Amino acid sequence: MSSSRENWGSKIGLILAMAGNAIGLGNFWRFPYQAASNGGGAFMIPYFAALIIIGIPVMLIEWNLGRYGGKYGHGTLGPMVYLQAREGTKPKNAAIIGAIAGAIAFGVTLLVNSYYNHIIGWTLGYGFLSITGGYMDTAKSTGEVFVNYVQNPTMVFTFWIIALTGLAFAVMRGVQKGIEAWAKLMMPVLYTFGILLAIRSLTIGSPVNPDWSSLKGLNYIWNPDFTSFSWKSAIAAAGQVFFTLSIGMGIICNYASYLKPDDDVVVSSLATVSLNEFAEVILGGTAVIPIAYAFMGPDGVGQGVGLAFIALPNVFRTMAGGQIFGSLWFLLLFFAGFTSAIAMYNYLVALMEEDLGVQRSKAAWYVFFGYIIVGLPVGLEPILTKTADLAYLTEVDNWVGVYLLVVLGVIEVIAAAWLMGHKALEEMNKGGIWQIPEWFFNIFHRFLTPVVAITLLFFSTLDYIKAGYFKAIPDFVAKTPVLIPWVNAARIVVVGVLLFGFVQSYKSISNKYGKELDENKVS
Ligand code: LEU
Repeated sequence: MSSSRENWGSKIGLILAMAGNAIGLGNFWRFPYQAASNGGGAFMIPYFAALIIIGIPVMLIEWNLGRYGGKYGHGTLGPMVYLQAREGTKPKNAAIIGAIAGAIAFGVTLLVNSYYNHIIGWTLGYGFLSITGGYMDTAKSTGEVFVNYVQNPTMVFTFWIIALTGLAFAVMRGVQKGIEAWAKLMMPVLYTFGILLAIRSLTIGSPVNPDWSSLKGLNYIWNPDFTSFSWKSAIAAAGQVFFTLSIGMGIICNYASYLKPDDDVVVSSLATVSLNEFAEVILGGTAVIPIAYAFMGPDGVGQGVGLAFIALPNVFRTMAGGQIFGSLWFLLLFFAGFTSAIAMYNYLVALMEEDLGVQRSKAAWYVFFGYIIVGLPVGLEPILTKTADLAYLTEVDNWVGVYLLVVLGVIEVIAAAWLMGHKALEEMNKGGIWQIPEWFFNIFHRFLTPVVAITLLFFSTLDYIKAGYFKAIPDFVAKTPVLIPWVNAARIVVVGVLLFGFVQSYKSISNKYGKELDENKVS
């Protein structure tokens, strides 16, 4: 067991850091457009179901997995999952299971962050444009402003590098002085901005069309419509639950690895989920959808990915005080994104510290250069192809940011609830202010959660086949040949990173537990 591991400085710091980890662009940007384009109220039913059946149980598993791994000095998923899986299967099998988990977590923290960092850069750039009135001139549509932005190398690269440098400095200072200190500063500001925007949104009335009041917009997402339920919206809802809670990525486990062995995990996991859901459903839902509805009606809210960067700037152009509210909006997105990106960044720094013995202050800069390399294609694609389709980003996101999260969630649940079994429940309850009852563990962790997650995986695989993601030339780029090499490049990068992650994680396990692996029994 390792005693040199850093710990969180205070309970409030830990909770804010975990909330910062979970609350991100997913809450304020992804959630509103997912909800709106999947039928509003119809989306919310599977969303809450997935939150209860998968979100909360997996969050508990991940906190527990992280604290358990941390006791042995691990902050990465390969060895963490190995330690639980070896309780129920031979070390050799456990090492393979651990290495698959480690590969996915490595893929997420490297590749999802490679585009996430770019989007944080855009939020900074757009914050700058809001303050300086850069998109207020109506001569160009906000769609054109966005296309010009992503095709402008000065804007894209300047703000991206600023965001990455900020992250490097934060992570370099360690858990307490870096991650925790930033979370304590940024999270209260984020909530304040979110509340201000939500109030403005609700009180805006119907400025454009008497039929489009912001309250009607609220009704749009809160009016459950059972008739438009579909598997597609259910899969989208479950995908959103994984993304927003930061589960299936390894980063909640990584933060939990800095807990002390007797720190509570049960109440803290539930607190993380509650803070995230407040930010997502109450603030994200209220700040964004009603205001977009009030200015653009039902068609406006269904605009998809463009909601944050195209639809809302249109609103800020017309509303009183638009420049101020625009600045608040993009800064809110920036803070949300920054505190999540730190978590992915720290995962890779922990990996270098623990597996390669590199000092944190150096590792932070190696990871910085790593992100520059893997992030380059994301930034270059629109500039070189003169499109704004973001095919490279989309392909990486489809696999690593959506599909594989569910796979990792399933592996973690099986390792804990089936392989480690009852001992995992005892572990989870150690130091707990509340205890998870046996029936909950048996019904959810051992049964409902894995069964529902595997079912979802099955249906999303069918969905991916239908959507043409498995084709040599996926449907979404078939009409734009210039993008095909970018999608192929994304596929090569994803496969390469996963293979590398697998070998790296396996080595990390065998370096520490080689004897057990050779004898193929736990000593
Ligand atoms: N949970 C984060 C969010 O909602 C995303 C994750 C990739 C860190 O944005």
